[in-house]
Amino acid sequence: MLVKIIRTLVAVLMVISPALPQKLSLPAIPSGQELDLESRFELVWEDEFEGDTLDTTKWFYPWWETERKGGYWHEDMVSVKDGNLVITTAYFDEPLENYYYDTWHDTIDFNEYKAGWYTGCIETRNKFEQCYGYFECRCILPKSTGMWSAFWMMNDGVSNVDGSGKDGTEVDVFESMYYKDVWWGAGDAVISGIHYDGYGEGHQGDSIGKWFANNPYEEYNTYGVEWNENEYIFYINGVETGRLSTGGVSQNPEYLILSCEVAGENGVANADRHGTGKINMKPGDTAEFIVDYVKVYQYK
Ligand SMILES: [Ca+2]
Ligand SMILES: [Ca+2]
Repeated sequence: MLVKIIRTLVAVLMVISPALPQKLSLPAIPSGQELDLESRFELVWEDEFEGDTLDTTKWFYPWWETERKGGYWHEDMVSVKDGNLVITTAYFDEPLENYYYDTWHDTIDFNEYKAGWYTGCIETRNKFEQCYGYFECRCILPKSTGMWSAFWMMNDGVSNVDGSGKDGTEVDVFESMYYKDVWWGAGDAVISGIHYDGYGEGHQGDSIGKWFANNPYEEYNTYGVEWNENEYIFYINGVETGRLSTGGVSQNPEYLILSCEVAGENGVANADRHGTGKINMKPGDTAEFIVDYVKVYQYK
């Protein structure tokens, strides 16, 4: 009921002024142009996540990155079943095994796996990268506070500080971190944005703010970005949410990432991270980031 009231309020505010909800820190309802996929784009790459294993010709696990924020990334948390990729978040009293330690410990300074929350990530780096086009993910978001799931794109040039995003930009097609706000409706929103010039003092970025999806912790929604030489155009369910071109648009091929993170630091889930709230699951509870497909199109 409260959710409906909030949506109705936001819709009324948007009639008065389309930017008003976000000025009041409320999510907005997607209301821009509809994506004309068929006539303007052709499919060039996809994964429907069929079968029962991850297609490693398309994806890999970043196995050297063991500790991640308030949890750990481990390939056992990534599975393929019922036509979906599933990234599960769960607590383990006994640390999971580092399958790569024996081979690589002389080369890589691994953080040790400990008791804590485990989740995962996959990437297409060096397997599939593309410049410009339309990039879309269809998914259900993990249901817990203190968690952050995302579909995003990266290029090594992101770390190059030159006052521009043209050499490479982190493009966050969507990030989910508002589950704590579900009770009053605003938790059904995701955020989209860009980052460039590294993550230190030179860091720059921009965001289109928060946008509502449809019951995203229970139902599939599509989250996409159209990327051309002038701008990024973000979409939810094929309806435009916003556009960005701050710092100039990346002119380099970018790879795709699907990831889940737990708020906290040094592998300990004890912190609120940019408004995620603290994780509220107990050992034995799990949350699933369920991805039906990722599809990439190029302009015709
Ligand atoms: Ca599928
Ligand atoms: Ca740069």
